[in-house]
Amino acid sequence: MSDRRKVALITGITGQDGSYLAELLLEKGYEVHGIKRRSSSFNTGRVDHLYHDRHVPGASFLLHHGDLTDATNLIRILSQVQPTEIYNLGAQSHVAVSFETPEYTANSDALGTLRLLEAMRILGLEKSARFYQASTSELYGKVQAVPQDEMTPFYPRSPYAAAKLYGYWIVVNYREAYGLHASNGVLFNHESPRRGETFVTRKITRAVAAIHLGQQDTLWLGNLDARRDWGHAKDFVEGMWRILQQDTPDDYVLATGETYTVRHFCDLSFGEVGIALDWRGAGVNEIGVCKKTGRELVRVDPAYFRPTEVDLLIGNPAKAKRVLGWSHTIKLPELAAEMVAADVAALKSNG
Ligand code: NDP
Ligand code: GDR
Repeated sequence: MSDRRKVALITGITGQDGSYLAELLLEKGYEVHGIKRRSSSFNTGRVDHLYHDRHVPGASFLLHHGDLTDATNLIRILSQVQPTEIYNLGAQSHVAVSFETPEYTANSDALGTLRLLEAMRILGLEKSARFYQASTSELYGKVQAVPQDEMTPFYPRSPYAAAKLYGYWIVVNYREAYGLHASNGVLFNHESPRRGETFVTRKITRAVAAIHLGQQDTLWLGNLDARRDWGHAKDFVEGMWRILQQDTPDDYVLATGETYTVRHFCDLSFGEVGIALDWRGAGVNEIGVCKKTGRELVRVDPAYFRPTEVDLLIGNPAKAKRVLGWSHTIKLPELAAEMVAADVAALKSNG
């Protein structure tokens, strides 16, 4: 890169990945800027530990109010920050919610990506800044082939995935049309103790903690048969950074290469607090029962089923391994253990 400054701009910095990526880039000596949305309540809990008063000399972590639906504001922030790397992690990222807010999801996830790319062109940042797009395994949707890799055809199954499909292709198009250093990371599911509370893994680990501490009786879930390739967010943000360090922009799958059902993640998580589950019944009548006490701990609520589901995701990260030297380091049992322990500790500290 001609510009040797290390200045990163992260959209979605208040989210799970944004917080881990900010930590990683600060460790690497970057000046890190993030875009946060205005909220009526505090929404910076995941990054508060990184924040220092901006009046302190040398402050290297700075937040700007903004929104992916507001082009003028994005242009102003890019103009002020003059980033050398832009990580577009901001999104309405919940698949089920995208069926309820499809237009907003398209505006932020699809058009938001376009707005950032156009801002780069308007400001003449094509040569000085690199662009990372948070693409997703949801693009594969209805299963066409497994394991899924960079050549597997896309078949989105939700308004979220359809919006991200536009994001993916507009990044490819701007790379080819204008020579932008713009890359897609097609990331399979990744989780952590900072995972949003309504995604299935965190919903499970929080419930396990609450049941263990006698604060909840039942965990209600949707499709227990869905299979996901789950990794740890810490590993995946390392992959994002590596993608932008390549001389040539390209698209990469980041995945663990292993897939498990939602039911299996329940087994792992309950196992962490000494509860072994016995699964009885089928479909909407399936129940996860504590083997020792007979208590019915997990039940199915069809309200959590999606109008169209992604049944099976399993990624092939061979290209990322070969080109980026990236592979995951944290396995699913370790991830579940960390999440359950964090949720038990959080509930205990809240009294
Ligand atoms: P989160 O839901 O935890 O974070 C999303 C972030 O985007 C939050 O900071 C949120 O702000 C922000 N945001 C939402 N809407 C807007 C908007 N209109 N303008 C600006 N910011 C907005 O997601 P993750 O950290 O898990 O994921 C990061 C990205 O990676 C997302 O784009 C997601 O779609 C994608 N992805 C995630 C995967 C995963 O398994 N985690 C896998 C593949 C892709 P606020 O805090 O105010 O809500
Ligand atoms: P996903 O994650 O849709 O894969 O998107 P989520 O954890 O929401 O669902 C995973 C699977 O679990 C099934 N499921 C439930 N899901 C939720 N949220 N709540 C439940 O009660 C429940 N019961 C069963 C779902 O049907 C699904 O099959 C995540 C997001 O981070 C996206 O932004 C990202 O692009 C993809 O991962 C890769």
